[in-house]
Amino acid sequence: MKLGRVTRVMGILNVTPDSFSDGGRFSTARKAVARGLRMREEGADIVDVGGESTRPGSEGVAVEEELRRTIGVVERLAARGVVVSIDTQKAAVAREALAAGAKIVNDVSALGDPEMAAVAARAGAAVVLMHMKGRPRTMQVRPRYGDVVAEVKRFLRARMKKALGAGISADRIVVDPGIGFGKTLEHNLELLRRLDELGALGAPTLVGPSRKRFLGAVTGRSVEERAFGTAAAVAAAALRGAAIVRVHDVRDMADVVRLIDRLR
Ligand code: HH2
Repeated sequence: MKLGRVTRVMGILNVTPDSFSDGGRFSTARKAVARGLRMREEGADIVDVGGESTRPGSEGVAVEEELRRTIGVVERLAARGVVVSIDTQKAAVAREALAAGAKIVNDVSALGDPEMAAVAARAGAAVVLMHMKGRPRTMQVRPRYGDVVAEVKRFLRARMKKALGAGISADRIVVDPGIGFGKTLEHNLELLRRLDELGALGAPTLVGPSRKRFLGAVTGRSVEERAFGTAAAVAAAALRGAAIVRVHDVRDMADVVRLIDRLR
């Protein structure tokens, strides 16, 4: 998949089961696969499968549980020809997901797990390196920056170097400013406003504004009511050269990027 000329849509597929019984798990996985296939029909170029929430304040899940939630779903979607990314910070989960057919590792910790870079390199996978300040449990406690864009760029440049050093090829690296990950409203707005400056890193950019809190802060809307705010953020990101947008509402956001691509 050639990145950069048009904005690609990554659909968010969270697999976080509400039941611990096998029956519940099976129906959760089946529903997730159906949703993933539907997302592709609605215009998703990539389906991002995640088994661990990274919302502000969230705790991690154990590796076994994350594997149970995600691998079957990855396998079935990949078998149907869907381009799958695995949203994980754990090298063990990435390894299994890549073996099951995933092509991209979406790592919000940007190679925080010491094994992650080697796992991705060995599989020839693409990686998304995202900036986060702190950890999900505490990252929204008074985050501070001098120049947020400069700091994010510095961090991403260092992680790109780490990826390259581990043997991940340059054309398989995507960078992400990490909207909402250790950032105030003003930081998020500044990163979107100056997104084009990340182009200096020489890697395609992914942006994930979908339904996030900063949209609620601006519009006063609840999570379910943030589609138009998301659309505006997606349009702003696409206009400033985002190669990929990570979204929940695939059908509508695919329309947004189609129009912006024509304008560009
Ligand atoms: N945001 C979330 C998760 N993964 N990955 C990338 N690359 N960029 C992001 O901005 C990003 C991400 C937010 O995660 P979560 O709170 O679990 O919610 P959801 O997955 O529904 O967006």
